[in-house]
Amino acid sequence: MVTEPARLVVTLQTATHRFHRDLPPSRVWAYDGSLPGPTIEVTRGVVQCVPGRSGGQPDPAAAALSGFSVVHLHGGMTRADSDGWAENMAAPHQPSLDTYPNDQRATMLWYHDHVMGVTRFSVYAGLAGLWIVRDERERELELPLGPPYELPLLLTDRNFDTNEHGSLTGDLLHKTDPKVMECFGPFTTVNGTVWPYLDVEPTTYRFRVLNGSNARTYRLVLTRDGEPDHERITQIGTEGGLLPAPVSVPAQGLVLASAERADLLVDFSDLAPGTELTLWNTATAPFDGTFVDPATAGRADLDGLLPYPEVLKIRVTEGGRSRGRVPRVLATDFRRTGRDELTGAVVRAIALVEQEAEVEGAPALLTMRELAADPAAGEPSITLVEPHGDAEERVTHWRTVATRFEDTTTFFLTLHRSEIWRLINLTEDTHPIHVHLDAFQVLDRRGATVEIADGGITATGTSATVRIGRDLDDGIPHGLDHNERGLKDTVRVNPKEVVDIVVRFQVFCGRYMYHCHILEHEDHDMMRPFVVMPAELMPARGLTGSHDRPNPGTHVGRPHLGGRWLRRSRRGGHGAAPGVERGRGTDRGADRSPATRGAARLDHRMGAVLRDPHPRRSRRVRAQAAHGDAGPPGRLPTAGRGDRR
Ligand SMILES: [Cu+2]
Repeated sequence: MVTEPARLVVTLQTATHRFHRDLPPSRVWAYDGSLPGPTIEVTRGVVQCVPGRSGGQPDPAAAALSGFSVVHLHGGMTRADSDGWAENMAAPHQPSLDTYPNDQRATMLWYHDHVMGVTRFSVYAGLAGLWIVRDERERELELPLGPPYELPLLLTDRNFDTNEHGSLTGDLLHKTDPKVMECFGPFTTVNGTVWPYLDVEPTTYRFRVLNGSNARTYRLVLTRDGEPDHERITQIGTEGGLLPAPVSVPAQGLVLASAERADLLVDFSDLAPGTELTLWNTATAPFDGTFVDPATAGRADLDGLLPYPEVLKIRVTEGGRSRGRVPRVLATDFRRTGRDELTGAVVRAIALVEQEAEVEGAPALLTMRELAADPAAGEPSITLVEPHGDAEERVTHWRTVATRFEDTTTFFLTLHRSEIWRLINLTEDTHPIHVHLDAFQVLDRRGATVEIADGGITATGTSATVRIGRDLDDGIPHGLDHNERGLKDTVRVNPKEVVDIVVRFQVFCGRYMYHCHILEHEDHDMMRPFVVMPAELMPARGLTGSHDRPNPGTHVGRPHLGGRWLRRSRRGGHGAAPGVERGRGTDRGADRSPATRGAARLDHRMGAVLRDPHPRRSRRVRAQAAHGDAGPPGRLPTAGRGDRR
C-alpha cells in the first residue's frame, strides 16, 4: 500500500510462468516478470511516479514483440504526457517515467501496454497488472480491504501452441490467421492460472473482477448443484468506483467485455464446508449481446468458440462463519445526470462500421467513423430516426468526417463541459468502447433497426438509416442493466444499438484517445484521438466548443485499402489445442507465423541498471505480487484442476 508520494520502479521482463500444473512453463513478457504484474495499491491523492524500462533484444521467434512499449493506466485520471499515448513508446533499453496523481474515486484500475499497432500481442504476452485506489468513503463502509477477503480476479483467455505430437507446448499462441481478426483463446485463466480452485471460508468475500482478455466477452454464471446461484452475489461497484446502491446480478449473468470490471460481495456464510460452486462463462464468441438463459451454464459450444466454459471452481472450507454487512448506501458523490439536464450539450456521433471488401475474396475492414451534422445535398450520410414525443419523429443526418486514427482530429472538447457521445453500431458484433481520462455515465442504450444502403459503406462515406425502435424483437436486451448506471470507463455497444454516454473532463487538458477495447480492433484503427481544451483557449484554435473542426473544409478519410487492414471472418477457428481445432487444417501454416508466438526475450539485467531511490517502498509492492504464483494479494487460486485434495 502506497500512502505517501512514492517512486516505484517497474521493469518489463521476460519470465517463465506456468498457466497450469500440467502445462509446460510458458515464456511471458510481464511487468517485473510477474503475471499478472505487481498489484499496486494506492491511497487516493498520493502521487506516484513509475519509472519503467522497456526493451531488450527481440526474440527472433516472437518478432511481433519488438520490445517497444508504452504503459497506460486504464481508468486513471492521468496527465496526457503520462497517459500512454500509443505512439509515445519507449524503444528497447529506453527508460520512461510516468506520474500518476491517483486523485480519483476508489476503484480498481489496471495498467497494460498500449503500444501502437501491436497492443494485442504485448498484453497477450503478459503486460498487464492491477492498480487499486483506496479512499475514505470506501473505508467508512467497512468493506473487505485486502487479503484474505478481498480478491482480484483477472480473467483472460489464452491459447497454447502444440508440438508435432499434438501436445501443448505451453507457448502462448495468438493466431493471425488471415481469416480471423480477434483472438479467442479456448482456455480461461484467472490471475494467470487455467481453471483454478479457490478455497473460501463461510463468510463474505469481495471479488474485484476484471476482464483482461483481448477480445472475449464473459457472461459469468455462478452455479451450485447445477443451478444458477446468484442470490449470494451483490455488485457494489464498476469501473468508475462504487455504485450509489448495491445491485443484484443481471438475470442472464454478469456480462463483462474486455476491460469491464465488477466489484462484487459474495456471501458464502450459509454454506457447509465441502460445498462446491462453479463460475462459468456462457458467452459465445464473437459476442453479440444476445440473451442467454443462465441455465445453459456449463454447456460447451464449439461453433461459438466456447469449448471449455469453466472459469473457476470455489470450495467452501472450515473457518469462522460470519456474514458481512452489505451497506444500503454506497457512493454519496455520484448522481445520474438526466437527459433533461443536457439540453444544449454538444452531441457527437460515432459509427462503428464494418466495410465489406470491394474485391471478392479481399478482407473486410473495420472502422470507427466520426460524424458531423448537416451533410451537403447528395453526400453519403447516416440518417438517424428517433421517436420524439408520442407520435413524432426526429430525423438527423450525419456525414462521415474521419475514419482512420491518423485522420484529422475532429473532437475538441471544452474542459468541465458535458457532452453527449452517441455510439451507433452498424456491425454485427458487440464493441466495448473505452474513453481515456475521466469515467463517463451511460445515458441510455436504445435498440434500432439498421439498413445499410447497397454500396453504402466506402472508405470515406457511410450511407445508412438507423431507426430507433420501441419494441424490437431481436433477442438482444437493449437497455441498461442496473450495474451500468454508475460511472464507467468502458461500455458495450451491441449490434443494432445506439448508446449515448455523457462525457465530461474535469481536471486535465490535452490529447487523449478513445477506442474499441477489443485489442485486435484497437490495433487496426478502431481508435481515435480527442483533445480537451480550457474554454479560454478555444477561440485561439478557431473553435467554439461545439463540434466544429479546425478546418471544416477538409474532408478527411482517404481510401486505405492496403495490407494494414486485418482480415476478418464472422466465425474463425481459435485452436491449436487438441479438441479445439476447427478443421481449417490448410490454414495452419499461416497460424504458426513465428511473429505471433511466445514472448520476446528481453534483457533481464535491466532491473539492475535502474536505481530506485526508495527501494523499500518498491519492495513492498513487489512483495504483494510475489505472494503467490499469480500476482495479486490474497488467497490465490494457484492449484490446477487436477489438484483435488
Ligand atoms: Cu471493436
